Amino acid sequence: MEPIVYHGKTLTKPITFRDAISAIETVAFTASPYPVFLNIENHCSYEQQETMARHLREILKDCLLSKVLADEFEVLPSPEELKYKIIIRSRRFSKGQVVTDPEDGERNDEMESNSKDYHPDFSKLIIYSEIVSLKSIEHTISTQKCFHSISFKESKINHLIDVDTPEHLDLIKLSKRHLVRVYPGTKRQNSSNINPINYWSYGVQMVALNYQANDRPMWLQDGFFSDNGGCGYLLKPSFLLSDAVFFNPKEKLHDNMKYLQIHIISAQHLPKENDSIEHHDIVDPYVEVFTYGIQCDNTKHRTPSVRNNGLNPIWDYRINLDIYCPELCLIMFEVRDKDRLNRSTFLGQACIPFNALQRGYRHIKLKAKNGNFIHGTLFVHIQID
Ligand SMILES: [Ca+2]
Ligand SMILES: [Ca+2]
Repeated sequence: MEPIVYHGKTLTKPITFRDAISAIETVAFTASPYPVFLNIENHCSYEQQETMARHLREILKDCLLSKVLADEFEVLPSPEELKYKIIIRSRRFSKGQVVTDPEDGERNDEMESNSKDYHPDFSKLIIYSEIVSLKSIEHTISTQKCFHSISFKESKINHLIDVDTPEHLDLIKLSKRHLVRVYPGTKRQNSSNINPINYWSYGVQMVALNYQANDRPMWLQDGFFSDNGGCGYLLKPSFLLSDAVFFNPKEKLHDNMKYLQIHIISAQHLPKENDSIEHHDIVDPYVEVFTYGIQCDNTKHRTPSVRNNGLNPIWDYRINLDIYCPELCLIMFEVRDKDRLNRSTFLGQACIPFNALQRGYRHIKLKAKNGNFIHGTLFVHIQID
C-alpha cells in the first residue's frame, strides 16, 4: 500500500506520500535557495518506509540530502552550505529510546536500535536532523550530537517555560546546540495556532503553525521572517547564540533598551467591511497596536474610532513605548471597523520587526488576513531613541 499523508483526528483528507513530495518538489526553492526541511512523523510499516525512501530519491533527485557534507563535524552546516537541499527530519529509533553516542562504549537495552521498525533505506536519509527523545535537557546537551533534534509538544514546552526556577533557561542552552521544534497540541483541532514569539524568545528554530489559519500567529511569522529578505532563515541575536552573554526572556533587560514613539496619523483607502457594497455601514476604523516580544514587551494599545470614514480617517494618536528587547520585538498594526451592535470587523494588518522599523514619516502597506497586500495604507511617524 502506498504511504499516505494526513493529519490524524482532523477533517483533512489524506493524500499519497508520492503526491505530497511531488508538490513539494515543484515549489521548493521558489522563495529562496536555502534548505527545506521535511518533518516526517513516520507511522509507516517497514515496507512502506522503503517505498517512501524510493519516492524521496526518485522525485527529489539531487535536491535530496542523502549524504553528509563532511565525515567529521561538531556543528551543523550553515544554510549557505545546504542551498537547494531538502533535509529529512525524522526518527531513526523508537519513541522513548534515548540514543547516546555509540562510540562511548556503553550500552544498555534502552539504547538499542529497533532495526525491525526502521527500514535502513529510510533511516539513512535522516542525516542532519534526527529526532531523539528528551530525557532531560542536561542529558541531551551532554550526550547528544549536534544533528540530534528535539520536538516539544506545546503543553510540555509551556510547562518548561512556566516554571519559576531558572530551569526554563536550559531551553536556551538546548537551542544553542540543537534544532528544536514546537508543535501544536492535539486540542487544537480547530487549527488555531500557538504564539510563536514565546518560543522564538528561547531560540527555538521551528515553531509549527497551521498555515490555513490566517490568524495573528501567522501574521507574526510573516513579519518575523520578512527580515533577511524573506529567505526563511534569520540569524539569532547574539544572546541566543553565545554562552558569553546571559539572557533571560522573563527579565527586563536594559542594555539595548529603546524608546519608541508611534504617532498614528491617518489611513488611506481602507477597504469596506467584507469588501461588500451591499453592506450599508460606512466603516468606523480604529487601529490596534500590539507589541510582541519577551514577556515585558507584550503590550496592546488602541486609537479611538473615526466615524464613517474609510477613505481618509485621521487619528493623530501617539503611543509611547519602552522596548526592552528590540531584537525579539515585533510591532503589529491591526485596523478594525468598530460596530456598536456586533463585534468589530477586521480591515487590514501589518507586522514589522522592531529592527526593520524605519524612522520618520512612513506609509505602511496593509495586508489582508491571508498576507496579501490590500490597497489601504496607514500613515505614521516613527521615532526611536
Ligand atoms: Ca459606520
Ligand atoms: Ca462599523
